[in-house]
This record gives sequence, structure tokens and C-alpha cells, in this order.
Amino acid sequence: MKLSFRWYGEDDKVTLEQIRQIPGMESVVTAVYDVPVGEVWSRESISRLKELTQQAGLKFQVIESVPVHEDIKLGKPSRDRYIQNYCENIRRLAEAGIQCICYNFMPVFDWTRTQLDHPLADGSTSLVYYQEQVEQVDPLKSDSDLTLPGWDASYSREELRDVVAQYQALTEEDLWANLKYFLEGIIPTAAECGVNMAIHQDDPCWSIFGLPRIITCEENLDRFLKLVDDPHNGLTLCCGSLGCSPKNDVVKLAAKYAKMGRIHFVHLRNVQILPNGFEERAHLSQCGSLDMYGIVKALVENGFDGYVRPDHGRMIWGETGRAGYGLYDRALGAAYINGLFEAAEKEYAAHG
Ligand code: DNO
Repeated sequence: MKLSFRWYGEDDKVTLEQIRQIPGMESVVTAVYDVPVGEVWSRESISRLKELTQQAGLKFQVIESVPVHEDIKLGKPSRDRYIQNYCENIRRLAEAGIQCICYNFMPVFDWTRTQLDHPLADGSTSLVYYQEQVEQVDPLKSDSDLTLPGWDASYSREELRDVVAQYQALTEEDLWANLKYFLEGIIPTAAECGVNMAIHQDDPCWSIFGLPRIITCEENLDRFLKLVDDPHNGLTLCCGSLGCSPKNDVVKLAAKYAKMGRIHFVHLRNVQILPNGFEERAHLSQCGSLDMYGIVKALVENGFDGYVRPDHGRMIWGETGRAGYGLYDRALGAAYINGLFEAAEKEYAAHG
């Protein structure tokens, strides 16, 4: 396992020096943020990130994310140009030493929560999703002044309505076809460059606002991997995204896809499933619904050797900053992940 930590670049309040001091930390997970979605990343921006990372004594090997332009997901004629750009980004990142690229294929909305600072019983705050709050939001109604915290702020409300409306005619099968077209366009380049592509599951793993979501469950992950059956077409196993539905057995999925050699990156995070949604919790198994040791054991026993990062943390000890991405609770998560892997690896070495 290669321990990594997400860093949002030079504007991140969390510094590379701090990240470096987390025990066992190897690699940074980052991205170029100064280019609009769909365009080619400049070699200067990429090498700047690489330089800063290496100066801090960390490796520059994982990107999260190279975002996929909506025209690709919608299957518009302009997608070919965006797919070419995507391939060029893969080539440039490979030249800089990148081994793994995380991305997602969610229409319009990336991860969605209804509140980012919900107080938990211990006085910390965390990200939560309550279905009844989501149901109050209609992104197509201009008079609705409700927004959700994870929304892409680069869209004006008008643009958001427009792009959401374009998806109304798109079925799940259309989205599958567009994903296949995209993969057929990029995986040969990734294979040539030795880069592992790692799709992130939809978060949460169900449809929101009537928009299709397909990277959600075992059946669909099986289908995804067969779209282009090449080891470079793999997964970011996001435990929190899959684990917010009781239908997904994350331990089983970790074992299955690790055994197939198709998990390149793992986001480890715990969630508490509730009747009306879920709350993000501390990483520790006893704090939520997921068996974190079970997941790690399944990875280790099935030969997983990819990147791992602690995922969203709570805000603790008075820290303020980017929701889910403070230093303290993610560092606690990293320490816990180290412990789980050490135990699972020693156990496996001793008893198989
Ligand atoms: C949220 C993240 C996601 C993830 C993308 C990957 O905190 O897990 O935004 O980076 O979905 O493309």
C-alpha cells in the first residue's frame, strides 16, 4: 500500500510540510486547478506541482482528478476534441511520472451533501446527507434559492439549469454508451503511457435530481470493467461512496476487485447509514457502519498494492478550512490506516 494525502495546491491551507510529517506518508494526490474543465494542462503547471511535491520529500504519482467535460458525458459531437485533450493530459502527466489518474463520470454534480458542518455528539462537525433536504431542491427552478454545498461554483444558476436540462433526455443506457466511447478513446493512450485510470464511484451511489448515475454498485462495476477489459481501466474504490448504501458490501467488493487487479486507488472513509441518508464519521470502524479492518484485510489478502488515502475528515480541535479536507482528522485517519495495514499484512504473512 502506498499512503497518500490529497493536497489542493498552493492555495491549500494544509501545507506539504505538514503532510510530510504524517507517519508513513509517501505521495501527494493533487491536480492542476487553473485550467477550465476539458482543456489541456500546461506543462509548467504540472512541473510546478511536481517540483513542490518533491522538494517536500513526497512523491508526485497520483492525480485527482482530471475532470471529464460534460460534452463527453452527454455524447455531443464536440466530445472528440475533449477526448483528444484528455489523452494529451494523460501523456503530459505520464511524462511527469504520474502513475494513476482518478476521475468520475457523474452528470453535473460531483459529491453531494446537504450540510458541511453538521455537529456530531463529540463536538466535531462533519458532512451529512439527508434525503428530505435534497428533495426540497429543484435545480431547474430559477426561483429556488436553495443550493447544495458540493455544487460546482463555476456554473451560474442559468448555466446549471441549462446543463441539467440537457440530461433530461439522457437515459442510463445513453450514459453507458457515452462512457464506453470515452474509455475506448482514452484507455489505449493510458496503456501506452503506463498510467492506471481509476474511476471514482458516484457519491452518493444513487440518482439525484432525476439525473442518471451508473457507477453505483457491484453489477454496474462489473459492467464498467468489461466496457474496456484492460487493467489500465480500473477503479478508485471509494468506501464512503459505495458504503452509504446498505446494498453494497464494501468488504466483498474490495476483495473481488483487488483479486482482479483492478483497484488502483482506495479512498478509505467511514459513514453512518441512517434511514434518511448518511453522516460522515471518523475513520474508526466503531464510529460508523463500515468494517474498516475487514476492508483493509480484504485488500491485503487479495494482493492490492496501489495507492490509499484517508478520505474526508471531520473538523476537530477548532480547525477551520475546506470541508472534509482539514489536516487533523485526516491525519488521524492516516495513522489508523497505517495501523490497519500493518496488522493485516503481518497477519497475512504469518497465516496466509
Ligand atoms: C470529494 C471527492 C470527489 C472526487 C471526485 C473524483 O471529496 O471524493 O470530489 O475527488 O469525484 O473525480
